[in-house]
Amino acid sequence: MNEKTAKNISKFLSLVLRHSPQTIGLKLDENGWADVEELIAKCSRNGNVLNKELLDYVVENNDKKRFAFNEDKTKIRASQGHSVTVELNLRIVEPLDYLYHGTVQASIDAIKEKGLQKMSRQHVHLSKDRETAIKVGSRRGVPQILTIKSGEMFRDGFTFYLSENNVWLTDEVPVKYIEFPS
Ligand code: HQG
Repeated sequence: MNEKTAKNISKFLSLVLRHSPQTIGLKLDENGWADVEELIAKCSRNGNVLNKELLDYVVENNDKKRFAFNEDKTKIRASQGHSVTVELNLRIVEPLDYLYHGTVQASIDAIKEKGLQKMSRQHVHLSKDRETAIKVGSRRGVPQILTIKSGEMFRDGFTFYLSENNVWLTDEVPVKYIEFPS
């Protein structure tokens, strides 16, 4: 398949499976699952041609493994990144001493004041390596990489989750656990 087609499908799936299922009249269940047949029918009805084969390809080959099927492949959901409220039953995992977050200069003052907040999503997103954080920050401009003292946070009682596709998630990061770039 053409990579551009795959990317467009991934973007559209991110929209309807994370943020705005109502755009195509889709319903997600409380765990974020959409019925595959319904998704295909409603995407196609809205001019986004989708079929089982395209969906399989995108789930399998997506660069960040953003989407996952249930066991019998009748349902699909995003593995993280939602703004709609869903219960993903995320795995609670003890993090290593440091995790990373990519942001931009324009957000630094507010973060210095309030810490990292989930903003419109359900969690604050962190990564185990700086490279990923650089990519995340680069979506908005020149990346600024924050180092998060996740080991210390964990010992202080903060909960960390690891999504199906290995994104580290937490509810907030207070300022005292953040090392800012100099
Ligand atoms: C910033 C993509 C002001 C935060 C990525 C970020 C990621 C604050 C923005 C995933 C703040 C929120 C998530 C505060 C945080 N004041 N700004 N107190 N606290 N911010 O998109 O982490 O490709 O919701 O630094 O790769 O950028 O879509 O979060 O700049 O994994 O799968 O507010 O989205 O994944 O932005 O990105 P976002 P994010 P996908």
